[in-house]
Amino acid sequence: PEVNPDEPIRMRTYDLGNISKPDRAKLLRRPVLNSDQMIAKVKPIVDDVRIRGDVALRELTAKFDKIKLTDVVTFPPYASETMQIDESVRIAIDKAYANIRKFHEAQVENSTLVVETMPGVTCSRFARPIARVGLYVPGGTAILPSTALMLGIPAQVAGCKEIVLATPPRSDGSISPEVMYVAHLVGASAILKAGGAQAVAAMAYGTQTVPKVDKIFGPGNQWVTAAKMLVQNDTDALVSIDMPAGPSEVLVIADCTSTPAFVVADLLSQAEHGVDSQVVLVAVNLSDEELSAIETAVDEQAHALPRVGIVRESVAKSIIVKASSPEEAISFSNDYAPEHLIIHLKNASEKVSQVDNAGSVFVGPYSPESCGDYASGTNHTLPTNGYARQFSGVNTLSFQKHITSQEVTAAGLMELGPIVATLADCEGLEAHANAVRIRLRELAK
Ligand code: HSO
Ligand code: ZN
Repeated sequence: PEVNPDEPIRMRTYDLGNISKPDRAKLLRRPVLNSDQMIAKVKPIVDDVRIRGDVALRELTAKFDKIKLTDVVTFPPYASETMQIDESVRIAIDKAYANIRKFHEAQVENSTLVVETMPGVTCSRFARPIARVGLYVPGGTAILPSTALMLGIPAQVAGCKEIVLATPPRSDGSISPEVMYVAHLVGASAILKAGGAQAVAAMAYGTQTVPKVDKIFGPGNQWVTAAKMLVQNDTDALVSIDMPAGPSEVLVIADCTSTPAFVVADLLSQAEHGVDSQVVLVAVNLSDEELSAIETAVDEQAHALPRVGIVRESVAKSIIVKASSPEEAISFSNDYAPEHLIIHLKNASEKVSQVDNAGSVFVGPYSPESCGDYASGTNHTLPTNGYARQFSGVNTLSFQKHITSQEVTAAGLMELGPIVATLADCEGLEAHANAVRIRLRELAK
């Protein structure tokens, strides 16, 4: 449809003080994603790659990415001509790499947890890397070397042996040099030049040239998300995924101490991601004048952006919610469970203890989401769609799994054995009881 470029870019406003329960519940919902329909669409693609491997992968890449590739996979060492980047960008990537690495290295779990639950009964737990991981770096409207950093660094510090980085090729068949440079930094063991459901399928099942992985990470469009859900449910693929992904979101809480231009810039930084991004402003006791200053700034800043077309659509789906106290605002945010929460409140850092559900929190006027998106150290692969209620964002532990272990001494078994045998009898599982009693008899001799 024709859009008038002078048309104001505005959000809709609601007031928590006079809203019905069902209407409040509606505000918490995200635009619907039809996952069943998407799964039906990606199934033939996934099956094709599973059955025909590289041949299907090349055909699908020719169809969707409009490029005929001879080799879909590149292995190290990566040629230095493929990573020619601006010096300023290289320095920025290196600094981001150092910060993200520092934060994620601190999360590596390499000590064993040991607990003696009863005398002679020692239980322990230790972590091991997931051996083979697949990292999906989206292509599309923006190149995302930052996503390659956010997925590659935790994989690297966790000690994953095989790191496959998949990303759609550009129209000349190459991968952006910035992404190539990051692949080199994080020690990617293979680069799969494919995107969409076909890339996910190739990593889930492996092909003649694509190594099969054990877990697939990363954001993506509806095709990628549906393919991840599909392969995760296939016991033949034996693969897991990081989390269910959806369009990116931010919720900003602001009071009269906030700077309207900062608040608006934060909202728009998320709105520019895609037409289905959702941004929410919870305004705490702002006067009509303060609110209209924000609305004017949304319109002005949005019109000045190169991605104004995308922002116009995402802002149209976004909302301003009026709250009468910081507590009411945070409680709304906890119910919404945003991917990103930005707190522009007086004494912002004191409010963090009240946050129960959020992917990542940005505290005070000088902590824009952009810092976490790129370079402060935290990860930007975060739960969307309200999944922050039960999911953590990607972190180093996402690339490790735990093994438990136990060692029971003879004295320990004399104490524990009768308890186990009684429970086994109670469940009617005699072989279980026998495994204990056979030893207890031996020990009684
Ligand atoms: N905000 C995005 C991450 C990103 N931003 C990548 C810029 N580049 C998803 O949370
Ligand atoms: Zn972002």
